[in-house]
Amino acid sequence: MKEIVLATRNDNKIREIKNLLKDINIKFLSLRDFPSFPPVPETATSYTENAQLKASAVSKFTGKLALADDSGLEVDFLQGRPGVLSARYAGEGASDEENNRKLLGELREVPMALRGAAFRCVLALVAPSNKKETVEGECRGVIALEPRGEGGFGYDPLFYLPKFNKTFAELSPEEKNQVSHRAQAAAKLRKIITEYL
Ligand code: ITT
Repeated sequence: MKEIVLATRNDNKIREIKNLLKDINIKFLSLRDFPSFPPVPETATSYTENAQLKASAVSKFTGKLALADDSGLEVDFLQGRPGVLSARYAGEGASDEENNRKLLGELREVPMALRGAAFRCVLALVAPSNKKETVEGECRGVIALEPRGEGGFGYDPLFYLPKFNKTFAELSPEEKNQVSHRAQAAAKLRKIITEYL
């Protein structure tokens, strides 16, 4: 069976991507299977470049097809911040809780009508030949006034979808995987992976 290495150690991304692409006849590995792989500094200023950096490095290291996810939250009132810096919004090594607290602080007293935001996800597939494919997905929502829900990860407890009257963290994993930014990107990637196989 063909293999793809998921170029991440983020277990939440690994779980979501595996589920999103589970109907494809492919074995997914991840950086959990390559503990000696060194961290890749995410030095670029765009999701696309960061995703390609991560996937290229992992494909070179493993000699296999590699798939990287670079994603983030873009808040309208903050002119698109935290964006590519979402993981380190409250500082290097910040926890999800610290990042969420900082976001709520920056939006204090901002009314719901002005709290629009988008989650964005870029998936990059890189082959050992260095052939690259990149797809993007987006999901719009509203930053809630307080965290709600126990599921998901990252900013999910603050990302409210009016259509469901729930945050991402209140959706089941299956529901999140029907509407998320990662789901939109994975749907586009499915066709490309199938052509590779
Ligand atoms: P890798 O680089 O190893 O893949 P990472 O967690 O550092 O893992 P990113 O650099 O892409 O990933 O940072 C993305 C951040 O954006 C992530 O840490 C979350 O805070 C946030 N994020 C992305 N997708 C999300 C989602 O579906 N739900 C909640 N937060 C998400």
